[in-house]
Amino acid sequence: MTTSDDSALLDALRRAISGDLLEMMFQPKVRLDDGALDCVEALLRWEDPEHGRINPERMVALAEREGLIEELTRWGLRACLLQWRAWQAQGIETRIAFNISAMSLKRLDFPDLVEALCAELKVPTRCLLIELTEGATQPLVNLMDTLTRFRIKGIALAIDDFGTGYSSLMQLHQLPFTEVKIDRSFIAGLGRSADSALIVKTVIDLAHGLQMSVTAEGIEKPEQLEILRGLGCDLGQGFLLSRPMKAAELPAWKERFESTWARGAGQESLALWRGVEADSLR
Ligand code: G
Ligand code: MN
Repeated sequence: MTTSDDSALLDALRRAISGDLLEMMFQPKVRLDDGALDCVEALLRWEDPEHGRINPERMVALAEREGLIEELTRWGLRACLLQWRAWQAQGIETRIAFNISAMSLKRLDFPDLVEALCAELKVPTRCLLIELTEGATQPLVNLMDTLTRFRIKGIALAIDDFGTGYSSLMQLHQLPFTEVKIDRSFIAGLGRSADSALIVKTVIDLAHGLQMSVTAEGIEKPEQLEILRGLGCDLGQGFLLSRPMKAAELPAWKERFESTWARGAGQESLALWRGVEADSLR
């Protein structure tokens, strides 16, 4: 249902897309073995002069309902690929992660469009990671063909917010994902609940068994980081490592982060994990 509130917002969104008033923020994912920057996730932000800051979920839901999602996705992807190139020119090696709702993947030719944009902007497809969250109306299993097309083109695919909503083990098994992102609700329990540690460990082991790499999202505390390192989690993301930032801030963050890590972040990971493991076996 469209309320009058929504229709004013919709006009504002149309203006924002055509006038380049949307902004991308970027949040790093780092390798937990050596602290190296692996990837930067693009997060869409929209601050409207009249309506203030709009929650991205609300914006995407509105765009999906009103047929603007393709335009929004194309705007965002182009912005990300251009940014990747700018970082590359500054000597920053990274991949870029872009969120796509299951809804915008209904078009079977969408992977072609993404590939064409990568070619036009000279970004190797292996530097792009697409993150997908399952929507209630569009189960990911229906998207097998589209997802396979991305993989054929060398584009990596992550299943986001794993463990919540409708995401299921079946999807890990049947769909061609290359990465799993464990939902932050499980990470929040690390160090507090033996159950959380057991669930996280199980997801990591399962994903590795299926040849997928694992990202923990929502890392906020050093002890969570230590436990994840002990569990062999591949990548980490969260406020502890970095908040989402403007593109221009990435080089300085990277330098600071790498020198902090080199000074010995996460030395006691195994000792800590042993404590948790002992707890979970009680
Ligand atoms: O599920 P996804 O990775 O797409 O979610 C991205 C959102 O999560 C962003 O809005 C970002 O600001 C938020 N976020 C990123 N890191 C953290 C964190 O450590 N804690 C919390 N609570 N939110 C985070
Ligand atoms: Mn995401």
